[in-house]
Amino acid sequence: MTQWLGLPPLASAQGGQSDALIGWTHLFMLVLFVGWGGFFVYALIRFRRSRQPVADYTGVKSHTSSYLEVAVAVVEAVLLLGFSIPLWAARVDHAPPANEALLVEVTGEQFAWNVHYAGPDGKFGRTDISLLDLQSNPLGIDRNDPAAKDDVTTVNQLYLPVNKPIIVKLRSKDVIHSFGVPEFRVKQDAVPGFTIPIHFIPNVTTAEMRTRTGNPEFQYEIACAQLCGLGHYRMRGFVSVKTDADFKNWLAEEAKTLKP
Ligand SMILES: [Cu+2]
Repeated sequence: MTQWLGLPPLASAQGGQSDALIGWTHLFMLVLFVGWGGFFVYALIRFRRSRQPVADYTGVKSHTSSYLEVAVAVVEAVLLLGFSIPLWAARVDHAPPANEALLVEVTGEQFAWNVHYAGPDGKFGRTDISLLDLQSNPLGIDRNDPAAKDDVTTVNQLYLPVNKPIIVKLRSKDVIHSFGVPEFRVKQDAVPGFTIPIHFIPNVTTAEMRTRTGNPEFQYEIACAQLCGLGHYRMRGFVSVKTDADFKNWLAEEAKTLKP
């Protein structure tokens, strides 16, 4: 059903649930649209002036329309309580165990995405606001901390391994940004003062998506989905989904290029 809605190709394990919900909502809304539209046309014809020259004081006596209204409200309540809220709760709460997941910190700023990996040792190094330098150290990483020595950072490039649970800890340095990757069906605001975790499992590599879409230049794009200032339009990052081996190689190579 969702291919008719023009959604971007799906590339995450959990996104199918969101698509199913979007599909059901559209289906119910289509039924409502046709139903109310049909009723409107019926009322125009049934109560036309030539047939109803004088207004009827009591009006409709049957209760059919009340029953219909109740039925519509019940369907909407089922959509909300039975589908939307449980799905939302699952997306927000059931985070994968940290030892099975890859943890990445993504910090939005006007107008870029800073990505921070713990590096091969799996430990995030200390950060300090006094070390922060927009050009050379946008996250204020303290390279004297042993855990920080192999920490890898990138700007606007998020590399992820395929089929592995990912936990992104989202932050913002200045205003509200929003981390949106349509193919993963992921969108979350980055709010200054908060660290907000989101989780998803990308399940299609960039290379595979290029073959599937027939577009050799296909890239997963991180769109900032909140109007965050004058440069909002250029606040875009890219996600490269790699095989697990390629990802590990990339991380090791990046860690090697760091100055000791
Ligand atoms: Cu932004």
